[in-house]
Amino acid sequence: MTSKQRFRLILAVLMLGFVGAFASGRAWYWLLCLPLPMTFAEVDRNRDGVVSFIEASYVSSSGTREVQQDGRRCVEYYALKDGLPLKVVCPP
Ligand SMILES: [Ca+2]
Repeated sequence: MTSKQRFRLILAVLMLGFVGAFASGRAWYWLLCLPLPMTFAEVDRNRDGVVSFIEASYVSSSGTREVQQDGRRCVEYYALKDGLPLKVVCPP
């Protein structure tokens, strides 16, 4: 295999990965939600197995507030758009 063929193969694999990442919704999850303590399944709000841009944007536009849960001080992540809770993270 020549270096030119190797370059084309690598480029094709990268492009396939790029398209696959957007098709599966992984790209929106990685780009917008990775800093948050949310799993892919938690960001996939309609549970169709794909994180859309709208879902990732909804979750990534979030704020935090302190809440009490079982006598512990926890952090609740909530959507800035409507104030609905997204996830509660408590210390172990
Ligand atoms: Ca979805």
